[in-house]
Amino acid sequence: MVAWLIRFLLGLAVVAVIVLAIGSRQTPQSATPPAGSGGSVPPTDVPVAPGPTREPFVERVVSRVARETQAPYPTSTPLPNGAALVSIVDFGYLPGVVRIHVGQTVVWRNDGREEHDVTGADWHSGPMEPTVDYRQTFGVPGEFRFRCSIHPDMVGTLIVD
Ligand SMILES: [Cu+2]
Repeated sequence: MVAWLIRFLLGLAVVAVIVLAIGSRQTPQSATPPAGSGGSVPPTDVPVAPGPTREPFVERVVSRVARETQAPYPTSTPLPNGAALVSIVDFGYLPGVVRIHVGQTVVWRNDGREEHDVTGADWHSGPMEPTVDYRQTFGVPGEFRFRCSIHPDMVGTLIVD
């Protein structure tokens, strides 16, 4: 009877030792995470993401005109370097007086809807349909008049110096 009690107490002691050993192992493990996370414990240091109310109110304005209105005419072709442009409209030359330097080129462009031309004293562009260009380079200084042979009221002056 006493021997059975001793065995029981020894077994209980062994079980207790095992339980304490396991508990002592788990105790440091369970104590480590609070120590590791102790640095970030103060919640006041955590930066707070700016709320949507802090952003300035920006209203996007989309121009309806820019979306719905297309360019009335195709973009003009670039002029040769240093050239002067004379726009031919219905029914005149813009500008009416063109000032260039010797050696400079003048480009006449029919921006009208009618056929026109550019006629000088000894040069002629020929019939120019709308959007057609005609270019002429002038190497002699002087004042020259040009006109449209189709429409006698269309006149212009070219001053070369
Ligand atoms: Cu004309």
